[in-house]
Amino acid sequence: MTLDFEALKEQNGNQDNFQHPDFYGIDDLLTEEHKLIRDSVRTWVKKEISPIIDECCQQAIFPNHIVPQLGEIGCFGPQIPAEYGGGGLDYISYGLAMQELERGDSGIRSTASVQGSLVMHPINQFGSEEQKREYLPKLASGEYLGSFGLTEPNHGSDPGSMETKFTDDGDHVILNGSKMWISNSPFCDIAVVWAKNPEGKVEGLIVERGMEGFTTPTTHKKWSLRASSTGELVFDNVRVPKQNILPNVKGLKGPLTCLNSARYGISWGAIGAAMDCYHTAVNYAKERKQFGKPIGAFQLQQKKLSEMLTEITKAQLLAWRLGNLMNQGKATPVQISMAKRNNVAMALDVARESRQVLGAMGISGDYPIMRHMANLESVITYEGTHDIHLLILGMEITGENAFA
Ligand code: TGC
Ligand code: FAD
Repeated sequence: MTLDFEALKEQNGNQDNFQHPDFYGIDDLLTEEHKLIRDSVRTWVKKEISPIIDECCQQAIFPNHIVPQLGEIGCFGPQIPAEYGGGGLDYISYGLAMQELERGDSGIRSTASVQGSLVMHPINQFGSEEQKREYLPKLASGEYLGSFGLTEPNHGSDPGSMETKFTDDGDHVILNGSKMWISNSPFCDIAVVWAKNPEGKVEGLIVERGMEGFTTPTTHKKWSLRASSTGELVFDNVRVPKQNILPNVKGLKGPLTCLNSARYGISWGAIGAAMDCYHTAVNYAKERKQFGKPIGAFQLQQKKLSEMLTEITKAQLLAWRLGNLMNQGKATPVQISMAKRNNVAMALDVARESRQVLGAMGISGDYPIMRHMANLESVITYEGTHDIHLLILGMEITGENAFA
């Protein structure tokens, strides 16, 4: 099934009048460059995503024509050095770009998060000079789309128990196993895959579409992230050249380091989804009349809106401070866990409350709320579940490991 994207843009264009809430003047903490990046991504989302996104989700279609556009507007690897095609920007810029993309839809942010943080970041951080020059510019421009394979059918929260492994075969390795729930997989040109070497140590390999024995079946029947394409990565005796192994990392810290960057991006992205729900609920509460007055005049609705704005503002401050710590190289993985966990749960609460403000209209695709809510059910699970991030915090506080 395909969609006529141009017709949808013609039909639904110019309807998105989103403005972000800024109750504590956080804009004053941003540079002119930050605001420029945020505004340019927002303009792109209003023109290219808002008019088509409901239909993409209704039909479960990934709008893959936007991949080169995301490259053009600098959303693939804004934090990757410019010499390899990245944006060479700071972490606040990266966060703001993710916020704006997820304001459009979590699935669109997901596409960019995976590409920038989970595919470009490991190649940049752990790859050889040849790997960086070969892959990063193509990923930055959107010529290539990447995926990241960590989760397996039997191992999600506990990736250290992964079964995917490779054996030695001269100047190649032979890769066997499978990864599940992989964003971008059905469309990916390359996959950064984490697998155990013959000594049982985790290593990263760049697997390319077209390698014999490598397939990427699509995952169907999702009720969440329906505009993002999710699938498996299946390896049946795939011969991968040794030059495709990331040479500069061994062990689980490799993939977990990539997750730090992606989880940080999600802590901003979730604010975007929450702001879109809040903006929609405020407008609706001012316009919708019951019992002869706008529903926004009733205290119960004011309570909902006031609490939403308070929680969004707290999340904005958390993300902004974390971004500065990231820029200084001081952010810890536990601080990132706190922000990812808090901000996604906040966004899900805001989506649920906003949905109620709209009554029956809250479930309609004419408004973005139900779509954001369903998307956020994935966001609260991927990149470490809400529980796992709590246990990471609990271990930091008590020194006791409650995982196992
Ligand atoms: P543990 O023994 O604690 O750690 C193993 C090694 O890793 C190091 N480490 C980290 N390094 C960098 N950053 C972090 N955040 C790190 N966390 C741990 C650790 O120091 C150790 O290093 P070393 O040198 O001593 O070997 O590992 P564990 O097996 O006990 O598990 C820890 C746990 C549960 C926290 C971790 O495995 C975890 O985070 N689980 C959640 C799994 C997860 O987040 N999966 C995400 C898959 S990707 C995805 O969801 C993409 S969605 C993308 C999208 O569409 O947007
Ligand atoms: P499980 O680990 O089986 O957990 C099930 C439940 O048990 C959860 O509530 C969890 O919190 C709880 N639990 C687990 N361990 C403990 C414990 N020790 N103590 C208390 N409670 C515990 N993965 C990738 O590698 N790449 C991707 O691109 C990717 N994209 C995704 C896209 C989507 C749409 C989704 C939904 C997932 C994606 N994932 C991806 C997978 C995601 O990272 C995993 O779903 C997630 O890590 C959780 O693993 P699981 O689903 O196997 O749940």
